[in-house]
Amino acid sequence: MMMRKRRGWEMRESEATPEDVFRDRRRLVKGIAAGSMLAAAAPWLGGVVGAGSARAAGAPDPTADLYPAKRNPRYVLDRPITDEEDVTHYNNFYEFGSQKEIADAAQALKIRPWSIAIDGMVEKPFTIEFDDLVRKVTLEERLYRHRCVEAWSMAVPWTGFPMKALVELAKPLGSAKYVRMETFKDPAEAPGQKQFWYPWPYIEGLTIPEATNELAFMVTGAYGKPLEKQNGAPLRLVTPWKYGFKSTKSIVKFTFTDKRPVSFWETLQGSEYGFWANVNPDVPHPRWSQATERVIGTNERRPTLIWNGYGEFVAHLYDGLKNERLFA
Ligand SMILES: Nc1nc2c(c(=O)[nH]1)N[C@H]1C(S)=C(S)[C@@H](COP(=O)(O)O)O[C@H]1N2
Ligand SMILES: [Mo]
Repeated sequence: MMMRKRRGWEMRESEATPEDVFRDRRRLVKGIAAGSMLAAAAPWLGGVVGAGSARAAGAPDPTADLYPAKRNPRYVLDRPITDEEDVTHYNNFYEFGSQKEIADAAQALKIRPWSIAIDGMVEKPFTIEFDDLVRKVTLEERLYRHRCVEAWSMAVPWTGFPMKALVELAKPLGSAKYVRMETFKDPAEAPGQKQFWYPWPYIEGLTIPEATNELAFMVTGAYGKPLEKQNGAPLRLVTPWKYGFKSTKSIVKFTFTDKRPVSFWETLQGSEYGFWANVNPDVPHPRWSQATERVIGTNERRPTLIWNGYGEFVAHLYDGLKNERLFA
């Protein structure tokens, strides 16, 4: 029987690669690369050394003029913003591998053209190009905490627009209760999708009240620029009161439905990852505590906050759901 290999989420935090080891390894790899390039380059080619990011090598982003967007001051942090280098190089994006260092592999993702389908229980299903969608809404910057179910966290300046605006464009029928999100599927670009034991494509879902809550954010950028591929370009969800796995990356379809969507992780490991996935320090993961989190960049241990600190915005959504398994 096929053995499952390297299932990152199934590791205890203590078994996961510690951030300092990760950083040192990355620094080392970079140093080697720069050193060998310098050694190999003829002096008259010196200008090509360190030619810049993968994006600099590609076509200019057609939405670049929309950045940086104005910051919405309503969402405040209780900790410093995480370094951009960490947010763009310590990722979960299983389509490109189950380890954290998928940034280079993710550059294979073609993000133009990018069509997004809106279907299911809506007045009229339609498809919209990402570049058209992004100009129908108003982009803003928000500082949000991000808490992964693996017990690490970051603080990120995302750019995007309220998911409520997308729901309004979709015009769901009154009978729709949920929105199901689907990531692209293309094993030729995303080698992780050749791992047949995962239930591709990546699926997640929200109730309509969750999707239209002011915090639910459709993200198109970060750090004042269009989103990097490894962070889920061109369009991903961010729901900061939920564990990070809810934040579906590189979305190609929104389906409105009256059936609760079954997510990628729920299909794979339903005993450990449920629908609601709300952050709660008092409900441990079956294999580790959720009481504290490791802050990426500093390695500081902080107590985890109920609803990841966003209770004033979202706690009311769950009144009367006492019998539900609200937490992952
Ligand atoms: N399509 C897709 N979306 C995904 C994931 C994934 O593997 N595939 N991982 C999730 C998890 S577990 C987390 S913590 C966040 C990580 O987002 P980041 O890499 O931008 O920090 O993306 C979420 N969205
Ligand atoms: Mo996560």
